[in-house]
Order: sequence, then structure tokens, then C-alpha cells
Amino acid sequence: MGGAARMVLLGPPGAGKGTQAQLLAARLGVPAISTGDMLRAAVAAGSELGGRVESIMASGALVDDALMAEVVRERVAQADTDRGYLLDGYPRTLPQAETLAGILDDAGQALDAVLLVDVPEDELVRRALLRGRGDDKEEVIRERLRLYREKTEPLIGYYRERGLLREIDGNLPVEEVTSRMYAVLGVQGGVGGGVEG
Ligand code: B4P
Repeated sequence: MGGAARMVLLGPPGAGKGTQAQLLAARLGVPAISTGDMLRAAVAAGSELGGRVESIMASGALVDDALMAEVVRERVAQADTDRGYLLDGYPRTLPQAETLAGILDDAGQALDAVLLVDVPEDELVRRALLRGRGDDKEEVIRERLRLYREKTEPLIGYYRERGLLREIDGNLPVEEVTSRMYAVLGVQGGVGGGVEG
């Protein structure tokens, strides 16, 4: 995988992308970049971006692609991404995937892998209700899931065609999901170190 690791975590809302991104990023020594966390931080800080996305997020809708492109382009240009990054929650639409491909192309870079974390719908709703974030109300969760199927699921085929997709069963205990990710990527357990081979 060379000196850097650039990966995407894909999957339905509540599949555990954020949970796994933290663990995997620490292990790989690259930042986990969660667009959801970035947007929530903007809302909490009361920034201009936060003001633009607050009601969109509360309804379960997706923030528009052009705005997300600005956010991500700026974030992946920061110095801490020199050894790569793990994108959690981006891309979520085909235009976002094309934007990411353009950002990587411009930098002479490429993705190493797209990890699809899949979990059955009933379990997703159960987890979200337990999590109890502001946008974790049943009707909002159902809307996020509907949009996932409509806008995000097409990315599975997009990345499969490009030979990047790696499927992981997310309906298992957290540490079991993590160790399956390590196995798929050829990474040994524990924090620190790098990627084998
Ligand atoms: P996100 O922040 O990306 O949130 P998510 O998809 O709901 O959560 P995730 O899959 O990371 O699950 P988590 O680890 O928390 O998006 C929120 C909103 O931001 C979107 O609806 C949208 O409005 C906006 N947005 C973000 N990115 C965007 C983009 N690119 N374009 C447009 N809009 C965008 O896990 C969920 C729960 O399950 C946790 O409580 C966790 O503890 C638990 N859990 C995790 N793994 C488990 C396991 N193995 N077993 C049991 N429980 C588990």
C-alpha cells in the first residue's frame, strides 16, 4: 500500500462507520475525517457553515454536494493528511465520488480501498435509538435510510467496478468488526505500526 493509506468507509447511517474509523485510523496512523462530525462541530460553533447545515441535518436530508466539496477539499489539503486519511461518511452520492476522484487526481493520488460496513435495517434503527443523537428520532432515521438507499447505495457498484470495494459484516461486536477490517487490509491488530506488504 506504499507509504500512505487513503480509504473510504461506506455504509448505512448507524452502521458503525464512525466507531470503526476511530479505531482503524489510530492503527494506521492517519486522521479519521468524518464529514458528519465536521458538520456537527460547525453547528455547535455557530459558524456560517453550521447555520447553513443545521436544519438540513436535523431533518435527515443530505447537505448539498457543492458545499460538501468545499468542506472536503479544504480538509484533505491540511498537513496531517500527508500519510493518508480515512474518510468516514464521504462520499455519499455519485457526484461526491466524482469530486473525490478529482481531488485525488489533482494531487496525483489514488484510493487504496473502500470498506463497506453493512448492517440490517432493524439493527440500524435500534442502534440509532440507543445512541440518541439530536437526529436519532425514528422518522429522521427512516429518512436517512431512505436517502442512503437512493443516493449512497449506487456507490457500492461504482467502487466495485473500480476494484476497490471490500465488504465487512457490521452486525457483529465492535472488536470483531475491527479485526475483520484488519484482516481484509492485511493489518495486524494493536495501535501503531503500519500496513503489511
Ligand atoms: P454521520 O455523522 O456520517 O452519521 P451516521 O451515518 O449516522 O453514523 P455512523 O455510521 O458513523 O455510526 P456510528 O459509528 O456513530 O451523518 C450525519 C448527518 O450529516 C447526515 O444525515 C447528513 O445530514 C450529514 N452529512 C454527513 N456527511 C455528509 C455528506 N458527505 N454529504 C451530505 N451530508 C452529509 O454508530 C452508530 C451507533 O451504533 C453508535 O451508538 C455506536 O456506539 C453503535 N455501534 C457501532 N458499532 C456497533 C456494533 N458493532 N455493535 C453494536 N453497536 C454498535
